[in-house]
Amino acid sequence: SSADVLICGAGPAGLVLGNILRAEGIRCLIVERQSRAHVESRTRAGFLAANSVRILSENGLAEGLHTNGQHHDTCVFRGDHGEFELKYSGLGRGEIHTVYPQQDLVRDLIAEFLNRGGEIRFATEVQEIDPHDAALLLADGSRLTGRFVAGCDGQRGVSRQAVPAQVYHWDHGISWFALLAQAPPSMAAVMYAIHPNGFAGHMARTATITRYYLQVPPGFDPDAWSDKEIWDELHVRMRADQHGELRTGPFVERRVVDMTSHVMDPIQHGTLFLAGDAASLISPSAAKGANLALMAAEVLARALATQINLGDAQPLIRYSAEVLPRIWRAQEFSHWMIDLLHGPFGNDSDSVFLRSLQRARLESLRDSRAHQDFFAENYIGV
Ligand code: RFL
Repeated sequence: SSADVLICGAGPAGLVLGNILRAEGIRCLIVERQSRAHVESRTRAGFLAANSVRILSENGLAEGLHTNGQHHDTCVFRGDHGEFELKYSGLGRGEIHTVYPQQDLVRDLIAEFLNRGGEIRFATEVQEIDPHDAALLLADGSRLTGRFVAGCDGQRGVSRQAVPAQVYHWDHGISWFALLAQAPPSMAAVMYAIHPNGFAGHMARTATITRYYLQVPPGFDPDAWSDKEIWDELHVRMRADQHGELRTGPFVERRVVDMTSHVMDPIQHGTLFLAGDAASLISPSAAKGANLALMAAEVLARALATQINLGDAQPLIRYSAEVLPRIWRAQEFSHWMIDLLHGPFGNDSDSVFLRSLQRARLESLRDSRAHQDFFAENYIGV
């Protein structure tokens, strides 16, 4: 191949990386296992942090986001003590989220990458990566070589396997039933409900689609409950009798997401560099996955451009050291959120003790401006 950088995977990480490299005049080729239609309709994330919006804006990738994204700055915590609201535009660094569905962002990024002269091979699976020769071995037996490889193939990709690194893995032993309802949002805010039956969450997506989450036991069958049973449970956990009915509709997506995290260290080997979910998987409790993917893509793009265009290898050598502390900061906050939102169920002394700590933490968040500033800084920061 005639590419300097071979990118494995056309998710947010690979596409932002490719777009920045193209703007630097660097030849790159993206190889993506799925079809274009598939990746452009894959619903996942929606909450973009201020740093992500900055990365997209500074690199000419934010037109769709600025036209159709929704500003979002409030979350509500609901529990047996009633509810309280945190308007984070007035807390911490005063930053907000922009809600823009991930599949729309991916669609914009693909169009712009092609517009910048990039090449994407869809429906082409990478089977193995050779980190010494910067080579991709494809499922059809052919081999592509470049100068560098970016492993942006997500949590189930092959590039992680080519990096001899420590993998630090954490399983919270909790799962979320992730639902997309064809229904308008029930309120403007993100809502986190803490209930003896388990956590429930509400996140606005668009005027017609709303995301809901229900804590479920690991291994839960996403087809076990009817739509009505799901809405009934959401009403119970969100205490609709006290705070108002939810706006219902059919569920157009049901999936169970395990609250697990992993971090690799280092995230580079030879000519291969990992970014996004390939480098670290973060539990979705604080909506950080796509934001970390963009953060690493920007750092990697600058480092590759400095090497290729200026002959300076230092930023590439330091890539893991630059990115990993930011990944760990996000992991720490995500972990903190999980403890905030999920108490143990039992009535034994240990469970009651931990639930009492959880309640005290929520009360502190309700009452302490310092605690609220901490929350806001970390909730939106990467
Ligand atoms: P992606 O998006 O998974 O893209 C990887 C791409 O690589 C392709 N691929 C291969 N291609 C060629 N050969 C192979 N062998 C390949 N193996 C894989 C795949 O087809 C795919 O196209 O990874 P990337 O770019 O690192 O981006 C990561 C984000 O997608 C992910 O972190 C977020 O979606 C996580 N996430 C959220 N993040 C947020 O920041 N805010 C949110 O609100 C948020 N909500 C979510 C989420 C993830 C969820 N799920 C499904 C786990 C909600 C959910 C339900």
